[in-house]
Amino acid sequence: MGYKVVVVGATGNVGREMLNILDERQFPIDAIEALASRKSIGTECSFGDKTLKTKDLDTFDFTGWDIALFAVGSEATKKYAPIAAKAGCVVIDNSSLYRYDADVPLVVPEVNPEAVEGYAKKNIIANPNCSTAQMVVALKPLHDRAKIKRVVVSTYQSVSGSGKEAIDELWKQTKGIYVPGQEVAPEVYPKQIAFNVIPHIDVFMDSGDTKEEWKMVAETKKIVDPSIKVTATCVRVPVFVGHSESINIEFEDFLDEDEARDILREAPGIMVVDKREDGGYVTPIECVGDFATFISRIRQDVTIENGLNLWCVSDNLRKGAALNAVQIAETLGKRVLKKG
Ligand code: 11C
Repeated sequence: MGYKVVVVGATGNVGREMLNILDERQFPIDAIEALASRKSIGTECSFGDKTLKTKDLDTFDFTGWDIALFAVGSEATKKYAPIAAKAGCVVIDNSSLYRYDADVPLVVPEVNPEAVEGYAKKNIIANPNCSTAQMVVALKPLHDRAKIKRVVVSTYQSVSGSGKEAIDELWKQTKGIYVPGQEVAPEVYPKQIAFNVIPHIDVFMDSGDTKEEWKMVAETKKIVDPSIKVTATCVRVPVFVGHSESINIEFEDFLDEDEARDILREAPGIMVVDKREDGGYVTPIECVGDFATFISRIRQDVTIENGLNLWCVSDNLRKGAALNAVQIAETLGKRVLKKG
């Protein structure tokens, strides 16, 4: 026997990836529905060799369904996630709405799989922000060995993190630069993204950090260890898919770069590609469609006592969103629901 699964927001970038990944990983499914907002009802979505027609989220009855993977914004999540949860369907939510709620586990299965067991207070499990997910997969095994004191991270985030309109904006602006008279003004982003970088993701907070930067701090503490200090600078770059991060880590104990490389090679969800030669590292374009988080450029930071630098790249629509959500469903299945 398998699960009855609903994908909410099935026509978006992340919803479509959720359907692909459920199929690729052969998640045990007895029944599946793709839901969307009223304007997208009837849109066709691929699920393996089948085609699903989206149904209306507004009128859907979640009673009798086991798991709902939500990939809609916080507004729609606020309205519909409690309805699904109350009907007995466990919600795995990709929005930021519940991430910082003490009664909702925030889970990256390679890091804190046991946390899924706390799902029952609200019948909701939260999926982290994409830039946090890939970083904590890399931090956790190193933290277990040498205890991380502080992390300084700078991100290079692709436009797919902002949705379909942002992908279109980068594409049209890039083409427009070569055709006089067809320049495309910024709409999704406050400044031109083609051939540029923008040090601003999500809204500004009173501290001067952006919300994206704050999320990396708060989520790392909740998922890995509240004692870890994190400071982040999040930057949008003209890349379609794949977030990259330059991560500087200060440890309590000394950790040699070779040992760090060996630890990461053995760690779940990680592929180390780290040759000190031309091309001996991973770039975002190479990680698209992959499940792994790729680590390169592992090296000692000799400016502090116990320091290490590394480069971390992953498909933000997969490990950063849809894959992690499906992995949470798998973990919930194995540890709690036990069907399939
Ligand atoms: C970005 N990380 O790249 C964001 C997208 O809190 O789930 C995901 C935002 C979130 O723009």
